[in-house]
Amino acid sequence: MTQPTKLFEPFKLGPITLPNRLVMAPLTRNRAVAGFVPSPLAVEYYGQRASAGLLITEASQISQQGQGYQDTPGIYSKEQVAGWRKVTDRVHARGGRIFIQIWHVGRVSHVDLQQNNQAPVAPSAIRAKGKTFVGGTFADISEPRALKLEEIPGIIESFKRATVNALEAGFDGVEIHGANGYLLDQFAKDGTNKRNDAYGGSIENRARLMLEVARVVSAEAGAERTGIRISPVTPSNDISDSNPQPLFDHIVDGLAALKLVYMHVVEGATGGARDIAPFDYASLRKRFTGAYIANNGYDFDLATKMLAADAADLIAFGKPFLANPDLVERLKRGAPLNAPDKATFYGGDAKGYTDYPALDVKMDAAQ
Ligand code: 8OZ
Repeated sequence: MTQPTKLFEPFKLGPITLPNRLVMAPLTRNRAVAGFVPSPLAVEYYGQRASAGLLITEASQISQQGQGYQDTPGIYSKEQVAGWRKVTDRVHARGGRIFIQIWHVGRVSHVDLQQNNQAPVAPSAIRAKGKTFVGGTFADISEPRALKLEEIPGIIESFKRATVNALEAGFDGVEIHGANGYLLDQFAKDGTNKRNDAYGGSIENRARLMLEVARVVSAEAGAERTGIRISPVTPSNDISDSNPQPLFDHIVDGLAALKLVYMHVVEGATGGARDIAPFDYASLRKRFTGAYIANNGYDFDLATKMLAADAADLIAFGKPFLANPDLVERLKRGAPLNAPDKATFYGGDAKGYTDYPALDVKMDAAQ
């Protein structure tokens, strides 16, 4: 070990004990096979990373309507559940623990991915400036339509069914994707939500869908197996809010009342600057009784500092886990890390997916 750190201490997350404080962040890889079923390679990929304290899967859509990119896996069909079961079996056989991230993209989609080429759905009919990847190429995100009030129970029901499916697939828990400018974040933030019904206007109304989903999912899985990811100030997918601090203080008060087992907080711009906008993350931590998973641009030193300051319980690593199946062991030893290859992040085959080398543990142990 290079310096004293809490990173390798165990942590009790609800009913499960994590052997260390490293979480593999959800990472979109666009390699699902026919029917948006996780590929056999995903079994190997997640299995290789089972030494993480906790694995969180790539975002997985709860319905066809909830899909926004080519070849992302779903968690709404029998075939998808069977595919995920192979993943959870492998991770458990390797001694690991795994949550699935459940996802509705809302407006961040394309008509080609939607049933009968319909418009994607959103709180309000405001198109996101940006591209999505569909049909092998980047295309402008489509113009969405506003969800009718009477459609909202159906969205909540899809999150509930996805949770039932996740449990059947053998996951240890569920992470609700409330971040990065997707449906729940679109409802919460006033740049995208211009509704004037019970789901728009005030902070309470805009937070309502995220909190209702959290309530229904946690009723199904148990609060001790339900986490949520939020990103208060990220500009991802053209999202914005005029006053995120009171909004997220309110959201976290609601999550605390539901006793969710963790909140997973993207600090700053997802995959970018941590200091893009002022925000008091400690205010969220103070309000919440469950675990705080910190994410965004962490390395060993910053993770060690955050844990020492008790500003977080767990640290999520994205790209370092993508490129280093044995990240835990490498950080323990202060060993060099493989560099992630951007060209193979999204789509493709085993290259850049299951072929990142691990250290030769046996050889080193014999020395
Ligand atoms: C990268 C590419 C596509 C989707 C997110 C699910 O940002 C994603 C995502 C990331 O949360």
